[in-house]
Amino acid sequence: MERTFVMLKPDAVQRNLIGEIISRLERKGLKLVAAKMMIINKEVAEKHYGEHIGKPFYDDLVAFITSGPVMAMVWEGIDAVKVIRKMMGNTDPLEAAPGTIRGDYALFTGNNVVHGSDSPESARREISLFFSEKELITYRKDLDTWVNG
Ligand code: D4T
Repeated sequence: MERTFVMLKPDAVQRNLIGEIISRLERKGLKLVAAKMMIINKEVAEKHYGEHIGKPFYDDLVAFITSGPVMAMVWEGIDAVKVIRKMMGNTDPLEAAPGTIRGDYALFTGNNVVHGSDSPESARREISLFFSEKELITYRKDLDTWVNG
């Protein structure tokens, strides 16, 4: 089973969208294996967004992600990385299809509500940046057979 890292960004927390987004992921059949509210410091933000250093939006990106509480989570399921990227929609909310999280709840790229790992490798790196091994809960749900075949 694949795991991926999801972060509800400061705009999602401020706009009371935590429950809505978690509900969507739960209803899809994904399993929540770790979650915590946190305020990210600059050092962690710079590690998380390291691939964007030097880009014109980088300073705004770090300022935004450290501007208030975020909800960091790990979700598990078949092809969890790809499934959640699809459910999030395009990075630019204008290009994100209606029915996706960004398509439904965001208006511009700077504040696009949610982050999800873009590959299994990124997922492993991001999960270990935000969570210790002990914080990742392995458990069974009776629904698993219905959801995962
Ligand atoms: P994240 O990483 O937040 O899940 O977004 P994506 O994976 O969908 O997109 P990304 O890595 O290309 O961008 C990271 C982050 O930077 C912001 N951003 C991006 C921005 O403010 N202006 C831009 O032009 C781009 C490309 C939004 C997401």
